[in-house]
Amino acid sequence: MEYKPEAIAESHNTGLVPTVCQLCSGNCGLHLHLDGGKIVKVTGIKEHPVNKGRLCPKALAVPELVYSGERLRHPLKRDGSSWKEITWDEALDTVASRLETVRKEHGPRSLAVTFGMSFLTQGIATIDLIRRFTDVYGTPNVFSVDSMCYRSRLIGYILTGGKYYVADPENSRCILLWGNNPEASCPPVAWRIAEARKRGAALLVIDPRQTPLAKKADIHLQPRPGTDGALALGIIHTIIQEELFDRDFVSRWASGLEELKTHAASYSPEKTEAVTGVPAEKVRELARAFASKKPACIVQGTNTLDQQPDGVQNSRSVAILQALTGNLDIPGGFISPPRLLMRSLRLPELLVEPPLGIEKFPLFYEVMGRNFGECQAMLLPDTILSGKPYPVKAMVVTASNPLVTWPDSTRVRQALEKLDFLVVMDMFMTETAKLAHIVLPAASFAERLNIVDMFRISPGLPYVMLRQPAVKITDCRSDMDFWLELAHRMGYREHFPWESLEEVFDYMLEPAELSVESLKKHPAGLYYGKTRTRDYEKKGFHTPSGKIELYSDTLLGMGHEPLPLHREDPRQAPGAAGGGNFPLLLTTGARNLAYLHSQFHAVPRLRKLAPEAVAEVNSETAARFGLADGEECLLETVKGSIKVRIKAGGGIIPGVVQMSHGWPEANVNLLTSLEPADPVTGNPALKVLPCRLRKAA
Ligand SMILES: Nc1nc2c(c(=O)[nH]1)N[C@H]1C(S)=C(S)[C@@H](COP(=O)(O)OP(=O)(O)OC[C@H]3O[C@@H](n4cnc5c(=O)[nH]c(N)nc54)[C@H](O)[C@@H]3O)O[C@H]1N2
Ligand SMILES: Nc1nc2c(c(=O)[nH]1)N[C@H]1C(S)=C(S)[C@@H](COP(=O)(O)OP(=O)(O)OC[C@H]3O[C@@H](n4cnc5c(=O)[nH]c(N)nc54)[C@H](O)[C@@H]3O)O[C@H]1N2
Ligand code: SF4
Ligand SMILES: [Mo]
Repeated sequence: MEYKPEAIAESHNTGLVPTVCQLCSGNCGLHLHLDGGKIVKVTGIKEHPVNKGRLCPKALAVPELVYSGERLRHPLKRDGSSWKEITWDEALDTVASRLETVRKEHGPRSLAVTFGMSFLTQGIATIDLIRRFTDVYGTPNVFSVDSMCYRSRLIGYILTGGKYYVADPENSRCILLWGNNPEASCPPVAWRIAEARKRGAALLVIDPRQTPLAKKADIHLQPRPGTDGALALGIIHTIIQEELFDRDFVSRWASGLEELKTHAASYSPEKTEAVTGVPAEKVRELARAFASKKPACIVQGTNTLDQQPDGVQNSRSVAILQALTGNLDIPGGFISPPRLLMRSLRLPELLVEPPLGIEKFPLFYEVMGRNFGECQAMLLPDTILSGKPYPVKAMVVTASNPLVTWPDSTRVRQALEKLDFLVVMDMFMTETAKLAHIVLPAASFAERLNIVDMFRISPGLPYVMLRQPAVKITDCRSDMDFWLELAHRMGYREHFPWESLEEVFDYMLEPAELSVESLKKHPAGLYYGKTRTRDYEKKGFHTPSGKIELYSDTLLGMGHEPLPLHREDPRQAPGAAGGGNFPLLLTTGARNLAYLHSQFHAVPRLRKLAPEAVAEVNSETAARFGLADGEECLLETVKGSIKVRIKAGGGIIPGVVQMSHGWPEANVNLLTSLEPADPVTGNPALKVLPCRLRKAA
């Protein structure tokens, strides 16, 4: 759609600046309204295909966020127990010389670089530029939140269907929300579901909590957290036993049906009920409903099924269900939008040493020829603390707050405190930044140029748009500016010949026959391609067999289960409930619409929407522990204890506690563990932890 806004801000003083929101993974198109050089208002771009003019409350808070009095405005250097303001020149020279020293004294691998979810929403260009820097420096030790976010899903889908798929609820007749509450975590998906519902689509939900969407659903199953693997097998069992699968599609395009049949035969809904707590009849009902309407899609939580000991296998089950019902690679089922053909900035050939942990979790690093170029972050804190297998002495944290968002905050703190040199680039003095030697003030998304490709997260569109800078705040810089300038100061100009970010973007965009200038002519963005479906008819699936691999020889060959399996942890078995030291199950991290992880808690407009951290429990469970709604209690696991207010009622199943992460004053990650839980990828088990509740003294 051609878009001609009447009043694009000519001088960036007054008028509208089009940009892409970065306050969650939704990628909504925004107009920042400028008056006298200040952002005074935010509206949604009507012509933008992701949000079609709509917004969520976070975007309305952009002015408060950008002009917050709490913003870091200058680089800071630790001076004993206080901070000294320094210039960018001094900051860059200090970082360059300290990183050079670390490299000389301990080797290049002793530098770790980590980035957060905000970096992922900033897009490929930023991540690629950092990775080019680490390639030239010589460290393979790059980490991101993907270690605990959706990497296991990615790998599960690729192992099964050869590609990364996204659900297409917009065109679906049956939507299964599995551990996902998009009204909080991705409103653009919720808007699409609402529209599909109006057209008569069925809605099925699998969630231990009764979310508002679950309340309105046709079927709602409430499994015990962490038992999704068993539930999936019960559903697969029913679909196969009752011959509800798409026989033509499966016989032509899938391998391993016989093995799956035999395997699933022993997972009757009755057996499933014993593990998950979901009545057998409801398992059958959901299986029949899902298999009977086409197209159908499973919109799985972005990390819910990943943050379990069965991380990869859970997503294999999801992909298998799409395949069994003939819903893979069709509109309204799973689709695979193309990504923008951008030139990669990576120079991996310069790396001579293997990344940390590759021998433990090889598939986390590379699967079927796809190299992710990142290490499993759960291994980093112990490596820093033990110095084994080699010392990691310096770290740059950029757009992340690992002290609050990574599991086991106590251990993460110990590790960060042990570093010789820690640099944190952020917009605010976060808990992590407080531990740094150098803190760098980052520009917010409203202050910088970037390219955003929207293929990646559901709704998954082959659409690209510039994130345009609207304002400048004192000394704040874009992250890419920092890394480009640091590369120059370290003498890497040969590999970083660019003088400006525009030049970097133009270099990357060349294969797509685009440039910053040409993208400016499409201020609301443009489609760069079409999502093709039924691609397999021409080329087969991108797996070793060319078919969908219900049975995975790749997994078997690497010593893993070739078929999805649920591994019961004895501490979490139903028999354990009511007894033992930790009789309840804790699931963490259900999203709150007002916040993004540890962000925005200090924005008054947003804080009003969710004023404090709460532990959600069923009224019966609260009563069992002598606790009333609104009362303060101690929530405890083997790792520690935090004080938090109880929110009783609201339809969560008995025996379960849900608490969101990101609250420094009630940090649930003091209770979680870095221990890699999934045998394939090492993702942690943040959705399933034995816990208990006590009255606060
Ligand atoms: N507002 C906001 N939006 C965000 C984020 C944010 O912090 N705030 N974070 C972004 C990021 S990085 C991510 S990864 C995504 C996360 O997105 P999702 O992982 O999809 O998170 P939610 O949408 O909150 O859905 C999680 C649901 O799973 C349920 N659940 C908990 N444990 C289990 C379980 O064991 N099994 C099942 N079946 N369900 C369970 C919870 O009750 C909750 O309703 O959100 C993104 N969007
Ligand atoms: N217990 C538990 N823990 C979890 C999860 C869970 O479900 N349960 N979910 C996990 C998941 S899925 C994820 S993705 C992670 C997220 O983990 P993080 O990405 O570490 O989370 P944030 O709190 O959003 O931290 C981002 C930081 O970047 C800063 N920032 C924002 N924009 C920019 C920018 O453009 N440049 C720079 N330099 N800084 C910027 C923000 O101020 C903020 O401090 O949390 C994980 N932690
Ligand atoms: S849904 Fe996400 S991307 Fe859209 S306006 Fe809200 S925070 Fe921004
Ligand atoms: Mo995430």
